Amino acid sequence: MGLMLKGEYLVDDPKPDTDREGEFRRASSVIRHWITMDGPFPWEKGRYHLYAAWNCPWAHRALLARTLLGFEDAIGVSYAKPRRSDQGWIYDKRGQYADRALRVSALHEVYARQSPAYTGRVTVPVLFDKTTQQIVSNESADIVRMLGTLSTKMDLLPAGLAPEVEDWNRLIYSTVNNGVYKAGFARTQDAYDRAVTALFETLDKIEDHLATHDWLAGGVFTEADLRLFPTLARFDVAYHYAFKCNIRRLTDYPNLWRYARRIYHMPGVSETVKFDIYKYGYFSPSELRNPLGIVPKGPVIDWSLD
Ligand SMILES: N[C@@H](CCC(=O)N[C@@H](CS)C(=O)NCC(=O)O)C(=O)O
Repeated sequence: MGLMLKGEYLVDDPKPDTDREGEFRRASSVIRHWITMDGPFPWEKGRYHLYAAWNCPWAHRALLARTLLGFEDAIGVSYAKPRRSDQGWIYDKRGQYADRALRVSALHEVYARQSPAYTGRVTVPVLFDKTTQQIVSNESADIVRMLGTLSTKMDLLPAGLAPEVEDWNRLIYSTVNNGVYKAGFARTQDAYDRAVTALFETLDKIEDHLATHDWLAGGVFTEADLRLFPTLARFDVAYHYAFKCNIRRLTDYPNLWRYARRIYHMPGVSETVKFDIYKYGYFSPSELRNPLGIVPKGPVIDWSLD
């Protein structure tokens, strides 16, 4: 599920997503153009469209950047249905999961427009150029950085902080953002043990850091905080149980939990968070993890606390 070979969507994806040690390997994004002021993808209000899914944490990065950097009126969004089908990410004809930009019924149709010979995974987020009918980027890290360069509202990468932000980004990507997937998709006990140990080592380290700092880098909200938040928002409702990331909960870490709520209460952020959809998506039927697709009722978590 989710792979295109020379423009053809493969319902049976032949590519294993784990290596020989049973560790999950995320494929690299392959479409990595850039919006600039002077083209080939010039900045224009209303020209670009974001393909997202509420439950995807990588799409969540792009949604956060769109909101916090002030692009809600300039960049439209289509939200895929939270449970993928054998066609991958799909859309309804109308309603909240309709694609009003291109009216496609599956995301692979957007990739096919980009290039009839596209080979690679069909993932969200996608930043699409309606004028050239090309995908600008399917890499969330680039989309966040790119929108940052175009925004006058907030600076997610203040001068002088880039090395510190990059250090956090690297650690958090491999042990936390992707770390929860390494735990949840591990095919061996060793691979799972390694992933969970590294994940909680990093969370413990961040908990210590937040005892004396408000934010990860330089005393201001940066890209590193933006990139950590989607994993924290999904942690207790999804990863703790569905991916067996259960040494501690987010709510067991006083500093991290306070920090996560501080981000949640930033203007516009709570509108990008959908706890019920996270549960529905992460507890999709899966032969390996949840054969019957039953969604748990709990946990009950109060994010409204300041
Ligand atoms: N490197 C990508 C990863 C995106 C990604 O893996 N998205 C997942 C959803 S959370 C997806 O669409 N997976 C579909 C697939 O791999 O078939 C990014 O950060 O933008």
